[in-house]
Amino acid sequence: MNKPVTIISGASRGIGRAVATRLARENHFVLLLARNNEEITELELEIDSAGGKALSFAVDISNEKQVNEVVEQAMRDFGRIDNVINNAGIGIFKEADHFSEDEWTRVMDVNVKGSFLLSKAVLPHMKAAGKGHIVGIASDVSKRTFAEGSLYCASKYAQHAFFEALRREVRSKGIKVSVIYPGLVDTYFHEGDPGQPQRALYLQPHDIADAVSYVINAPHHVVIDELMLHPMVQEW
Ligand code: NJP
Repeated sequence: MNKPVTIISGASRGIGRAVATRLARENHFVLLLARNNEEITELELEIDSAGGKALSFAVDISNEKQVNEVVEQAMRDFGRIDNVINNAGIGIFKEADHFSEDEWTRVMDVNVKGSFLLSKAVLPHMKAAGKGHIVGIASDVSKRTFAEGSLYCASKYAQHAFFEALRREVRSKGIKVSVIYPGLVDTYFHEGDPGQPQRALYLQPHDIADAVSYVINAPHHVVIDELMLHPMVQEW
């Protein structure tokens, strides 16, 4: 089986879904991770009926046992994992003293621990293979802050720091780590459904899918460390 094997977290909606369909069109065998089983099963069928190859897994990215089971099954079925797109993420926005401890833990667990757990699970296999590509979908607020964004910004700064340090650890082992920092993207991340007129000029999920494709299709001798993109209407 020569298709690249690519795991995508948060594949059921928004950016992850666009990345999954894009990479499936580029001949990747895509492994789709999200909690909502119905949505990822539907996406698996959609990709398969368009001639692609997909397998869906209902997992909570912050649950180590569930994440490890996916990676173990992928290794049993395919014998390797070529790319991992750490995309699953959530945001809660309010004044710092209004967050509950549970909200703090939930955002950190998905955005930071999730990236750690999935990377931890695939790294031994990538190290053994002497190659692999780990991509993080972070945020432009991995590098700036805003009021009522204390928790989300803290999680995205941490996620960014994790991948930056990881890149230094694994580059000599043939493993690439790239981080993408999007500005505003019209997805379910924001209040209400995508497609509302006031968000028409935001980035679209397919713009981030294009960026992921660019990053992972870089020639063997090139690693794209970072890629930041914004809609023209967003000041940075
Ligand atoms: O969000 P959305 P985006 N375990 O809500 C999944 C970053 N970003 O596509 O589990 C596993 O449409 C969820 O599936 P489900 C952002 O921080 C965005 O915009 O079934 N999966 C769904 O598939 C995030 O890292 C913007 O609910 C979990 C997906 O995550 C990434 O982009 C700007 C999960 C979320 O889809 C994708 O977000 C920016 C869990 N515990 C960065 N919890 C933006 N949209 O403007 C959630 O700078 N998911």
